[in-house]
Amino acid sequence: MANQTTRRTLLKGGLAAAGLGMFGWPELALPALAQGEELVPFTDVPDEFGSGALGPTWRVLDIRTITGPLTSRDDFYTIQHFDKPEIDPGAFSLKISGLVERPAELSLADLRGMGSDETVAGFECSGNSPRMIQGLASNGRWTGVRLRTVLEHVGLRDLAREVVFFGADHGEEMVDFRGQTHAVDQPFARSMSRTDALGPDPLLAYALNGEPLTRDQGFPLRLVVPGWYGVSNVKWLTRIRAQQDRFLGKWQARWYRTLWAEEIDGEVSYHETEITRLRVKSVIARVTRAGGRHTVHGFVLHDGTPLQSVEVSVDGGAWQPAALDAATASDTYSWKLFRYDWDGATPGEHTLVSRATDAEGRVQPTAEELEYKQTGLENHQQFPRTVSIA
Ligand SMILES: Nc1nc2c(c(=O)[nH]1)N[C@H]1C(S)=C(S)[C@@H](COP(=O)(O)O)O[C@H]1N2
Ligand SMILES: [Mo]
Repeated sequence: MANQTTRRTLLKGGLAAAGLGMFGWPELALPALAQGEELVPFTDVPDEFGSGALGPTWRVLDIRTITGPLTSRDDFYTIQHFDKPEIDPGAFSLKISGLVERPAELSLADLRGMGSDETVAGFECSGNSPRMIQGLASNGRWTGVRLRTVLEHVGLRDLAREVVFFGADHGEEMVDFRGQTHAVDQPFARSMSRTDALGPDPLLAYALNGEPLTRDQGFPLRLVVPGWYGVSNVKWLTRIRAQQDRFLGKWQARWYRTLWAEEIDGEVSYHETEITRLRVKSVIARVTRAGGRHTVHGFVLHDGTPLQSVEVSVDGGAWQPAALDAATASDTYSWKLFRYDWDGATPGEHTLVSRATDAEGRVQPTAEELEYKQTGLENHQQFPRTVSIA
């Protein structure tokens, strides 16, 4: 572990020294991993990677450093739309209002007293993509109180159909309405249906990997919805409201949505959906060489539906089964690590790609198959990588 940290620090130092900033990707600074094991460099890192498309307060995970199930809290990717509020934990309260029998203001101590459940959950930003080398993804062990416990404590009234979650962060939004624009100050907010909110999994989390959340991760409290895209996991959570109407806020209904095209009887029609459950996706994260043996490592993100297979294809050849890592296989919502023993790798350039299939028969699509999707979010296409074998 200490070695790993040192190597990572070296890697970061190397990035800074090379003048590439925090999202650079120099092939020179490849970290060695275990005794006698080395990384095989990828040759397909796009030029625009690290161009500053991400602001200075966002963090991308260098997926080549994934060597175990959990992402450390200092490496965990981080994204938000506004600033990162600094919340005094002593003064903090979670206000629960709207269509509830017993409105409440709960302190951190109250919440901790209501439960300390744990769930390992991995998620990605729905904007994650090949351009980001898929680094807007991480996996953590979250501790907190089940949302259901808290909602039962306040008692959802029968009329309540939707539960809305508000962060302490906010900003101005321009809302268009029939040619007129209204400027409104809005907190970051997301919603879930009553049924989803009362499900067994959502967690009001106060710890990541056994330590308090950092400010980046939403200290002191965030919602974690296992199996859903990152956007669902409202950070700096300070308010919950139960209501009868659908919630149409920007981050639920407008900014985060996908426009799909589908062909029915020769006619193309379009439909828009919200960003909710993760679409099954595998990513090749690194290739290592030890002695003459090459191994392909990667992860799978999914909505908790059991996986049927993860496969790897080399240079367009037949799909070969990869093995799931036992340390992640048993946690429903964890990302699943996989490895593929690549026998007979020959010197030169090679293309590797993986695909995951779940037990419902949903197959990770190729980029071509995803072309009918008109918008960029939920990009779960297969992710080909090229490596050069010396
Ligand atoms: N309060 C608040 N929560 C938020 C956001 C935000 O802007 N404000 N961004 C969301 C998005 S888009 C993502 S992908 C995840 C990122 O969580 P992380 O920074 O812990 O990885 O937080 C979600 N929760
Ligand atoms: Mo996101």
